[in-house]
Amino acid sequence: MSARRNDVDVPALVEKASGGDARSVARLISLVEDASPALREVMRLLAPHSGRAHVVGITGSPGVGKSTSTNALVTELRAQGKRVGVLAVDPSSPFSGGALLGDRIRMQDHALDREVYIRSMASRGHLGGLSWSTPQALRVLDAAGCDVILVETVGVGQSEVEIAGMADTTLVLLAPGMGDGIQAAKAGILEIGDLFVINKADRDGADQVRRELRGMIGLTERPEGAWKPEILKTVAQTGDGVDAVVEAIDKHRAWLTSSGQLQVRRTRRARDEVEAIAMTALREQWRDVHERTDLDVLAERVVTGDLDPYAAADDLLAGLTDAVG
Ligand SMILES: Nc1nc2c(ncn2[C@@H]2O[C@H](COP(=O)(O)OP(=O)(O)OP(=O)(O)O)[C@@H](O)[C@H]2O)c(=O)[nH]1
Ligand SMILES: [Mg+2]
Repeated sequence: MSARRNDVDVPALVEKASGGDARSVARLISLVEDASPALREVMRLLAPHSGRAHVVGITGSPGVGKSTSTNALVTELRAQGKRVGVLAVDPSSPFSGGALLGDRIRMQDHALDREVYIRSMASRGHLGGLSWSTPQALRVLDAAGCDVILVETVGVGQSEVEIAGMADTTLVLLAPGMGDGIQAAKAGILEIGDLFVINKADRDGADQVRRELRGMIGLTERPEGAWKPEILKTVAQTGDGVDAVVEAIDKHRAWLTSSGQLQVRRTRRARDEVEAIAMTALREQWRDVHERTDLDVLAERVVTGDLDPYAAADDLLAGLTDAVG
């Protein structure tokens, strides 16, 4: 690991990545995925380059058409001359590849486009890993000059909702015939959706889904001046309606800026990110303390009455404070 760390010329890599060099962007995201010790320097150098890109989260049940929609959105955004980043995140899988392979293949339309950066990222089994690695990967794409970054998450569960929440604008995809209404309510997705896209509108039942969704959104209480989620229909396969989605994204972005919500959301995200990094560091220090302090010896002393449990805990924590201090 340390040999590899020494291999990386971080300033040169960051310089090239922020100039838009695709290979350097890919290298930096790999450093993020590997939780490389070089990340500290990478993030320090990237900091001044970040904050420009609009991050759009795309979530929805398996098979609803997230990848197809992402592909269609890239096409539309490219037609507008935008530089686009795509980050496919699989919170459930420790493997990059596998489930995401299909996504990569569907992205072939844009594989040779120099203005499109496509990456997938897996949790690699790190506990809470994606909660700090996703924003860091986003920062890399942002620094590379992406105007828009699409974050596609796989499946709808708590961690997917969390990752979708790292976006400025969150798109929730639904499709007819998937019992999505109930599912959406369960996964807490109604709260995070800024835009609801009913995909596969070429199939029967799209209007039924729209009605159900309207009802559910209408029931949600919203403070004065809050954004009212829009409902759109698409056929991602043909690109039908995707231009309207891009328009709605722009509209939402304008609202975020004028209402001050962009700042609010980004500050909240940064807070979560800092907390995730700090907690990861704490967990590591805790492990070190555990290795150094013999908890069994402390426990035995508690059993014999030589030590009370609070004093024993203080002993353990003293090691942690030393490490932090
Ligand atoms: N009829 C119809 N089929 C579509 C449409 N959009 C996508 N599909 C098909 O639906 C299937 C699933 O699409 P994906 O884009 O892979 O869906 P996904 O949400 O990314 O799926 P996972 O990544 O497995 O969660 C594919 O066979 C697509 O071709 C559409 O608008 N209409
Ligand atoms: Mg997919």
